[in-house]
Amino acid sequence: MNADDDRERLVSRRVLLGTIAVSSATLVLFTAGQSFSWLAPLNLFAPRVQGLGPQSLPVNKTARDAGVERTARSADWTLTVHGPDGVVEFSRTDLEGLPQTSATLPIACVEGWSTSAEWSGVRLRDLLDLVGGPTGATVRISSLQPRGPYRVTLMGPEFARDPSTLVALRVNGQSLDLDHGYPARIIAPGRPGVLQTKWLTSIEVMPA
Ligand SMILES: Nc1nc2c(c(=O)[nH]1)N[C@H]1C(S)=C(S)[C@@H](COP(=O)(O)O)O[C@H]1N2
Ligand SMILES: [Mo]
Repeated sequence: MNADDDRERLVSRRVLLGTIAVSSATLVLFTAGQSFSWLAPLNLFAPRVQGLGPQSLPVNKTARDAGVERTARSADWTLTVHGPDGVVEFSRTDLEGLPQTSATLPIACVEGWSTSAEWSGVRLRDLLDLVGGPTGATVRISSLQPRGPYRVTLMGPEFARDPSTLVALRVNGQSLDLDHGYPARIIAPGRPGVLQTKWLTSIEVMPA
C-alpha cells in the first residue's frame, strides 16, 4: 500500500462522510416540521398528525383527490332532500337561512387521529321534518364525490334524529374549507370518521 492509495482512501472516506452528513441534514430538515411549525411543509416522512390541514384540522381526503373541486364550488350547488312529502332543493344560502345549531364533536379517523371542533349548521332532523321524514326512518346520504367507498352512507334514525347531528356549514366559526366538505357535510356524534360524509349532494329518506 503506497501513499497514493492512502490518500485515495482518505478522499473517498471524506466523500462518504460528507454524503452521510448531507443525508442526515436532509432527514433532520424533512422531519423538523414536527417540532418547528415553520418547517411543517417539509415534514415529508412524519406520520400524519393533527393540525396540518386547513382550519387546523387534519384532512383525510382533499377535494382535489375526491374529484369535487369544480362541483363543490359551483354556484348551482344544491342539497336535495327527498322524503315522503316530496323533494326540496336547498342552496347554501337557503341552508344558512334556516335555524343554525352548534355542536362540539370529534372526527375520529381509523387512521389513528381524532380532533374535536365546533361545527355549526342545520339539524339533519329539521331537514327531514321539512319533507315529512318519519321519526323511525333510515336516511341515505350521498356525496358529490363521483366514486370511492365513502361516497354514500346509510344513517339509522338514532343518529338521524339526534339533535347534535348536523348538516354542517361552518367549523370553528369559519365557513367550511373545501377540503373539509364545503358547501356542506355531515357531522354526527358517535360515528366513525368514515361516515362523516363531506361534499353533500343529497339526503334521501328510505322507505320503511
Ligand atoms: N365524501 C367523502 N367524505 C368523507 C371522506 C371521503 O373520502 N369522502 N373521508 C371520511 C373520513 S375517512 C374521515 S376520517 C373524515 C375526515 O374529515 P376531514 O377531512 O374534514 O378531517 O371525512 C370522512 N368523509
Ligand atoms: Mo377516516
